[in-house]
Parts: sequence; C-alpha cells; structure tokens
Amino acid sequence: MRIVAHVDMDAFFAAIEEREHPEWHGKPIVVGADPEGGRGRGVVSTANYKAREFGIRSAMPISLAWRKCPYAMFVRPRQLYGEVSDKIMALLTRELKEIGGAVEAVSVDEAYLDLSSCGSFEVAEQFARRLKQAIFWQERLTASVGIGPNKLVAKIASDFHKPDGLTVVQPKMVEAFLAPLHVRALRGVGPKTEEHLKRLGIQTVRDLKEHTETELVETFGVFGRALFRQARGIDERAVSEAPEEAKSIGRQTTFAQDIVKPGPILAAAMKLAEKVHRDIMAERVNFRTVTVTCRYADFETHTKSRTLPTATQSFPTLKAATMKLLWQFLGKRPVRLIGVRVGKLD
Ligand code: TTP
Ligand code: MG
Repeated sequence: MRIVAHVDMDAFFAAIEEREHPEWHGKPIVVGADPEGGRGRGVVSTANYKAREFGIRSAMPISLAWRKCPYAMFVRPRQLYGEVSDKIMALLTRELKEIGGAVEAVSVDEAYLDLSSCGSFEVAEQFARRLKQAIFWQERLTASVGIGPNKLVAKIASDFHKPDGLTVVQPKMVEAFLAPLHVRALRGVGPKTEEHLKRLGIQTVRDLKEHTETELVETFGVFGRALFRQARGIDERAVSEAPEEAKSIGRQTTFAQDIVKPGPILAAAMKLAEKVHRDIMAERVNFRTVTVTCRYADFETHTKSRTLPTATQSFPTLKAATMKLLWQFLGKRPVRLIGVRVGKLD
C-alpha cells in the first residue's frame, strides 16, 4: 500500500521573522519588497496569518499591502530562509532514512515523503505527528502535513487545515474528500482553465466528474485526461529524490516607473539575458526553451515561449529569442515588469 505525505511550512518566511523577533509576536508581519510609504513597486513574498486577516497575500503589490495594513512589520527577505529550509530538509531526510522512505523537496518550504513503509495510515499519522514535533523542537516553526494514497491527495490535504494541521485521507475517503473542492485545487488549473471550466458549468471536482474522459479530452486535449484522473484522485507519480520537473533559470525586473518606449525595455531585457546567461555558464547547463514575461501597468501579465531546435549555451541565440518574443508586447501599453527565463536544461 502506498502512503504519501506532503509537508508544507506555515507562513514560512514570515514565521521565521516572527521567531527571530519575539517582540513582534501577535503582530502582522509582511515579507517582501520595500513599501516605501505606499509607493513601493515590488510584491509581497508572504505574510503571517495575522497580516492575512487584513487581506494581505503572497504576490500582491506591496503598495496595496501597505494600504491594507500600514502598521504591519514590513521586512525584506534574507538569506536565513534558505538556511532554515536546508536544515528542515536535512531533518526530514534523517527521519525518513530511519524508516527507509524517500524525501522529495519541491520548494523552499515543502516536501513529499514516502511513508509506505509505515504499513498503515494510522502508523503514518503517528509518524507525521512526531515529525511535526521534531521540526518544532529544532526550528520553533510549525508545519502542516497531509497524508494520502498519492501526491495529489497529500498535497491538497496539507493545505486543508493550516496552520499546524495534520489531515489524513484514507484511500476509501479520497473521492468524497475531493468532490466538494473547487477545481482550482487540482494540478494545472490556473485562472484560464478555471474560466474555461466555468463556462462548461464546472466549478467543483464533483461537477468535473459528471464529464466523460472523451468529453474532457475533446475540450482540453491531453490535459483533459489528467483532469479526468485527478477528479477521481488518481495519481501515480512516484516520490523521488530527483526533482520531477526540469529546472529553469530566470531573472525578472520591476521598473522604477512604467515604461512604454520599447528601447529602454529591450535594453533592460538584454541586461536580464546577460545575467541569465551568466547563471547558465555558472551551472554549466544547456537550454532549449526561452520564455519572456511582460507585465503591464495594470498587472495583466503575458508570457511567451520559444523552443529551440537543439540545446545550446549560446548568448546570441538567447538574445535573439528574447528580443523576438518580447518585441510583440511592446509599444502600446506601459510596462511594469519583464522577465527572461530558460528551461529544458541539460
Ligand atoms: P507557501 O508555502 O506558498 O506560503 P507560506 O509558507 O508563506 O504560507 P502557507 O502557510 O499558506 O503555506 O510559500 C513558501 C514561501 O515561499 C513563502 O513563505 C514565501 C515564498 N513565496 C514567495 O516568495 N512568493 C510567492 O508568491 C509565494 C506563494 C511564496
Ligand atoms: Mg508554506
């Protein structure tokens, strides 16, 4: 029997700041760009739960967060978060070694654990409870854990009760657990797919289950099959120590003022491409895709990618692709942010 857990730290960056500043306990804390008295142009990385009561969320403009709660503690991100993350991942790896299970770190504050060797969901639950305690004793930070028969269910379960939650979804409960959830809980369902599904009258996983696989494939192509399977809680992805998705390398910049003229935007894009290229050389990898992001002043954001015929390290190729992709977004509307990213690394 397969048993998978998903561990996700609560309000990670903000919780670390709260730990480091006991005098801030109970106060709203926002980690992110400098609010500059409401004129700052960056975004929120994360906020503690107190700050979330004011409606502050990750990725929100820092200026908006400042308006929602000007007297919150606003702090810049720092290196310490990466060090704490490494220590937590090391702890998980140590503990899982004891029971012969794999740990797959998926981001700075989350990991999948293979708990199959526990033999039952009851034993896995006890193990997870001890793990949460061990994290708290070592780091004075809380985590939320979800346990299920696969990654999909474990991940949704870890988010189900936050902060400091532990949610177990036994195999026989999977379909009932998923049915009332909004489709946005599923992998790969972003705002666009959500809108598309809504037009088809599909808002919850239960609605999604009314549709046959053929119908969903007709509408969404191969992704339709993934939706069909997810709606039934089917997910066969293994918990593996190697990262499941190919890494990418990218940089982005927010302009001090919105810019319409293509010239300075393209110049900034060249600087980003140079930095990305430096990272490519430092990591000794080749890239096969180039993606540019363009965010307009009103936050409408577009991305466009190009796949090259062969993997390369060439700076002229990166430059040409960046120019070509970005050009089409420019000249009409004020631009706030641009990004350059390369992927399919080998
Ligand atoms: P999350 O796990 O998404 O968020 P969180 O840990 O702050 O809060 P939650 O209790 O809901 O899990 O992300 C982990 C960290 O990654 C987060 O603390 C800060 C960083 N992050 C960003 O920098 N920008 C973002 O847009 C998001 C979502 C996260
Ligand atoms: Mg988290």
